[in-house]
Amino acid sequence: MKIRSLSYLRTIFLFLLIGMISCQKEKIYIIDEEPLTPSSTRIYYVQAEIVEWDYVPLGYNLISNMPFNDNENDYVKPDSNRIGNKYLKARYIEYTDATFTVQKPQESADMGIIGPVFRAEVGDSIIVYFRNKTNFPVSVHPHGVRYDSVSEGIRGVDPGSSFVYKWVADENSIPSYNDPSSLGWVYHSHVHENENMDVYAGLVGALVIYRKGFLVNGKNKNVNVEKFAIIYEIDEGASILFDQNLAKYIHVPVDTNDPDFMESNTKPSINGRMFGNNVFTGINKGDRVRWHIFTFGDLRNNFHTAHWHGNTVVFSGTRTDVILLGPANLFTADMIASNPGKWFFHCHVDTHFAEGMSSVYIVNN
Ligand SMILES: [Cu+2]
Repeated sequence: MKIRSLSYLRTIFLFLLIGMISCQKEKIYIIDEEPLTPSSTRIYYVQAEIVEWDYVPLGYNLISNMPFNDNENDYVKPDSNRIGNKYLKARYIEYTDATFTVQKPQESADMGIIGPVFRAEVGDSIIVYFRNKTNFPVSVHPHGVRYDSVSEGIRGVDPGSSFVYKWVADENSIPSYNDPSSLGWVYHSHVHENENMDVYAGLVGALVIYRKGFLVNGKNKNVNVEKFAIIYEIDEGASILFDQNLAKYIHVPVDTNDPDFMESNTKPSINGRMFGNNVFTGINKGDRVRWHIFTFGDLRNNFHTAHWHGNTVVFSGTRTDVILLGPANLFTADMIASNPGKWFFHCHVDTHFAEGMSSVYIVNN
């Protein structure tokens, strides 16, 4: 009897111990040290618009410093049966107010195709006044913030119509213990997303959630520069604007199933630019640079290894100079730009690099 009570006690003690350990473990994932009361409302005015986009505005290969060669021209040279370098694309454009008359300039030219950055501290509300000026239904679906089904952004806003999205950066948005003081997320149109038609058309953007007290004058108080890079192979053949592109740029009958024609409409790009035509600027020697990098798209062509020359980064507590990306991942990595120079930033997948998935970042001395 005595022995049995002892073994009962031991069992109860064991359960208690396991319970205590699992409670402690749970604590690791519940981060509650930051105030959760909404403190600010961050308001953005965004319109989806159709624009003519140039994948190579510089007109030459900045990586080789040469004119485009024959292989490169397969992707960027217009011809009677090739669309070439310019396509109609849909973009998120920021305006100063709900009249949508005065555009806000992009925060830097190197943002390329990326829509305006929505920034908020934990506890803030985000309101996006959105108008659709394209000719197909689109939406704004955010990652990383709290919303109800009305503001989830999976229902299309009809052409010519408006919608107000209301999101909150709540306790589930807080950068975790292993995260830096601000964390990047993506947003995108989610109406035709099963076939990637929206994101290939160009309706992609980034949002950043900052720990309380870290968003000062529109940027992270602990970093000098924030940079954003979307590294994705855009299949223009799968864009919702493809038929409109054919009508605008192709004036002879083409076989749209011809493998060479289909290949010419794939664009391995960084921020919507190819062959080094996106140049990241505004970085000085010694700057703390926070890179937010992401991709979108399909299984076959959109796993990338983003690689910086010249400087390394710290990502997820590890030092590296290559980060593997999958569709809709957004990874935040920190660089101390100690090595000045003009450096490549490119995808290390060989075919992607050869076909244009490269850019340049400059660290001023
Ligand atoms: Cu790649």
